[in-house]
Amino acid sequence: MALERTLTIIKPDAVAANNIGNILAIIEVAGLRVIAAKMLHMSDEHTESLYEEHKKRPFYASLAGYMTSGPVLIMVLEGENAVFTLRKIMGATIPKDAETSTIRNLYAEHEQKDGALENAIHGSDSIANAQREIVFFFKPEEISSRTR
Ligand code: IDP
Ligand code: MG
Repeated sequence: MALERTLTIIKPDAVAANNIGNILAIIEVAGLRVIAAKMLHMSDEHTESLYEEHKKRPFYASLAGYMTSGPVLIMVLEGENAVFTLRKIMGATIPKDAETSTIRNLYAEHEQKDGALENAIHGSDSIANAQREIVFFFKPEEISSRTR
């Protein structure tokens, strides 16, 4: 097991539904520790950088509209196998396919509107992407390693 860092974003739908606390409870119970946090309203530039791999996908415009529709809570999490652990507790990308007790199963709408797939949470999908996303959103001095 390896101590890792990953990036998570509580997306606009989950912030709007007042599910920040419910989602953080699942994250903390899984043993992940918050070591940085900021709330912001993402811009088109933030979205492009986060989702550069999806820029050419047909759903990109609706994804950008979703991610910039309201404020988000962005956090760096630290823990054993943090990247995989977070992906596991998030559940599948499509909320109705997400396993019971996962964040997307519990806190995302299963009946989706046209366009964006609103699914409550983002989590980095690899150690390399986690590193890239953390550096994009946080300065080193905004990250507080746990001392106890
Ligand atoms: P992930 O968030 O589980 O890593 P990705 O495939 O990286 O899933 O997609 C990024 C985000 O783009 C998803 O979380 C979702 O909000 C949105 N998305 C993915 N696929 C679709 C789609 O087919 N239609 C609309 N939105 C999508
Ligand atoms: Mg992804």
